Amino acid sequence: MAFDLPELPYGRGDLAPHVSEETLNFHYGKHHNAYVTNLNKLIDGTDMATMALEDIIKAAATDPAKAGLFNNAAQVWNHTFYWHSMKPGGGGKPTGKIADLIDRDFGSYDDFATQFKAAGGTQFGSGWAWLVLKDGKLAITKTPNAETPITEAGVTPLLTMDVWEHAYYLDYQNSRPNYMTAFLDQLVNWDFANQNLSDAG
Ligand code: MN3
Repeated sequence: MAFDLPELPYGRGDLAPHVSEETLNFHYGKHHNAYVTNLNKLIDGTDMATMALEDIIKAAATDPAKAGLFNNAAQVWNHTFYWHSMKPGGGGKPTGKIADLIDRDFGSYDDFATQFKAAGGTQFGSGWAWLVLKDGKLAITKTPNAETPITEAGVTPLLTMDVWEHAYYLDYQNSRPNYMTAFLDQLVNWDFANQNLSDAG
């Protein structure tokens, strides 16, 4: 049983002009697809071939000999989560339970936005900024390369923002800050965060 490249929850051109169709052709069509292809090659014929993606990631995370497998499996998961963290016509202030928790745990939406962009901006090189639920409270974290909060006990990811250069270079060149502003103001999918909160119980 091999993994398939998950379908995007919108068309490749639907996030434009904030994230262009050209970026999704590379980022989804080439990068994400390559992680799926590499993962399938690495698990083929092994006892991981029948495991769920999350279980592969957790098992590989603790085994230095499986670093390549971890990187590809985690990048498959992280990218699928990232595509759902955006939507056409998204962005701006949240509503619903996530809005209440942001005010409770960060003071205000503006304080949240400042801290979230700081996490993305200070992730040196490649990685991810995350909004997570940890011990019943919202928290902002960042991870390098393929690392993912799903390997941490008691942590539920709610949203993520890819800050690898391949996420923004075609649209924003070297300006990660302009990409992060567009992510929060034009793209972020608060419905997805509310759904993840609700699933966390
Ligand atoms: Mn990426």
